[in-house]
Parts: sequence; C-alpha cells; structure tokens
Amino acid sequence: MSTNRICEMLGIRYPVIQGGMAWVADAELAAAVSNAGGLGLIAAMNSNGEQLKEQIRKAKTLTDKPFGVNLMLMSPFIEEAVQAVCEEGVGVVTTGAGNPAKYMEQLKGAGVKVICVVASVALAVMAERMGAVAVVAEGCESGGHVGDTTTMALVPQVKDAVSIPVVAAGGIADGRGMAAAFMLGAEAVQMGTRFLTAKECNVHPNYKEKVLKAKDRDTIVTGKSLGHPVRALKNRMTREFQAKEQDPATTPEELERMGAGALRRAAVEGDVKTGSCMCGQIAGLVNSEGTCEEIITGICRDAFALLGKE
Ligand code: TUI
Repeated sequence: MSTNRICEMLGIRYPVIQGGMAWVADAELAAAVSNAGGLGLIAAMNSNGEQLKEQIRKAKTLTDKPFGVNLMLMSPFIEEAVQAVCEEGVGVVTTGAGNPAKYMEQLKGAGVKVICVVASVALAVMAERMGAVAVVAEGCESGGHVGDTTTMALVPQVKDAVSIPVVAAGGIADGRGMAAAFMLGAEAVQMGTRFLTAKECNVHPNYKEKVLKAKDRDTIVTGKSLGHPVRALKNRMTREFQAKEQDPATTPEELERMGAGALRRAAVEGDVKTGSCMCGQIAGLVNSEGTCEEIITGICRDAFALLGKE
C-alpha cells in the first residue's frame, strides 16, 4: 500500500478519516476506525469537558492506534472541549462549522495537530496561515452543516491554493469516489455517511436503516435562512421546517426551536420522523452494513486498483 503525507503525519495505515458526526461518533466508532487503520474521531459536539474526557479515556482503552477529536466550533462547550483535548494529550483534531482562529495557539501549544474542515478556498488559505497541518475540503454533498460548493469544484481549487495536504469529503463512499478525489488532488478522504452504517456505529438502528434504504434524491438542505444550512434525509421534520422557512411570518427563533434537539432525537432516540437524520447525498450508494475494517480495506483496495497503485 502506498503511503503519503497524511498517513505519515497522522501515523495511520490508510488515508481515510472518519467524519466527526455529532451525537453519533463516540469512542467505540472512533476506536474501530483507528483499529482498522484509518483515523477515528470522537465528536466533541454534544459533550462538556468531563464527558469528552471520559470518551477520550475510553477510546484509549479500545485502541493503541492514533485517534482524534472533532471540535464543532458552534458548540456551547467549545472552550471546555479545547481544554479537554489539550489536557488529555489528543494528537489531532478536526474543526468544523466555523473559523478556529481563537483556539489555534492553545491547540498547537499543547502539541495538537489541527486539521480544519473548510467549505471555501478562503478558509483553507486562512487555515494554512494559522498553522493547520492539513485541510478537509468538504463539498455540499456532505451531510450535516454544509457550504455551497460541490466536492468536484472545491477540492482542486483548495488544492491549488494551499501547500498542506488536502483531504476530500462529501459524496465519497466507495473506491471510485476515493480514486476520483485523489485525481482532484486529495491525499486522503473523509467519510461520514459510509461510517454511519458501520457495524460498530452506535447510531439508533432506525436511523441506520433509513440511511441504508435512502435513494439518490432523498436528502434536502434546510436552514439556509438561519445561516447554518444542514443536509438531512427528507422526512416530516424537514417538510415542516421547509414550510416554516418559506413562510414570511416565521421568526428565526421559531426555526431555531424547531431545530434544537432534532439530531439527538433521531440519532439517540430513533425518532426518524420528527428528528433530523443528517446524512450525505451518497446515502443512495450505501446499501449494506459492514465492519469498519471491511469498509476501509474494501474502499482502499478498489481505489488503489483504479489509480494503479499497490
Ligand atoms: O461542521 C460540519 N458538519 C456538521 S456540524 C453539525 S452539528 C450542527 N447541528 C445543527 C446545526 C448546525 C450544526 C453537523 N454537521 N462540517 C464542516 C463544515 N464546516 N462544513 C461547512 C463548514 C464551514 C462553514 C462556514 C466552516 C466555516 C464557515 O465559516 C467560517 C467563517 O469564516 O466564519
């Protein structure tokens, strides 16, 4: 298997990073991805400092391989999460849903490698200047909080704008997608939706089943009017949210209230009708469960065969 800058800097075997899925990516998923040779991530999103430390310690008991934490910059607990990551000696973080400028010095000072998830060339350039070791160029095919540029258009433009390695995300779930990403200049891929259906993923079974059954046009982006567009599977929640969003009488506060707790409702409680089942457009291609090891080795084998690499 050929290696590259991402594998070398992160100490991983395969250039595959797991998406930092809020309410989904726990210590067990992160450890399973890392044990399979990728980079597993614990989502800090919903955890305060103590809860995050617990997950980090748990992951350390489940794997001796490198793993990281995803910092969701809109989290109410972001300061505590950054502190916890520094104190626990986590080797790498990915940051998303904002500009991590405020936390860069603290993280770098504690020896944490920072990989910024970006949806634009401008933020990628800023990330490199701030000392990020890599960027994840995340296209709007992704699930969850999205920008508005596709992976196909974003990855090569980010690649040309920075010298640090680029990781492609959004719409990738098999060897063809990974090979295409490499042709666009990426040195690794980040996948969320593919790992949502992993055997080791503890998302509620109702949510997993909905992703496995989804077809190509089953996702929708809502929340643009609030400034944080989110891609999720169409259901009663997205229909009602969309109707409210189009109604001029609706206040932003009303929409925020509708959105609050919706991801937890789907991912933890399994309410896939009134909850938010965030997932990417590639869900239509994801039709079977598999272990993290099967997912990672299968995708890399197919991608490297297509690319003519060992
Ligand atoms: O962050 C993500 N994906 C996410 S976060 C999330 S949790 C959530 N729940 C409810 C509402 C909103 C979020 C679910 N999925 N991906 C990384 C990502 N970052 N995508 C887009 C961006 C982004 C967008 C704007 C990064 C920076 C940015 O602006 C930066 C600036 O200049 O302030």
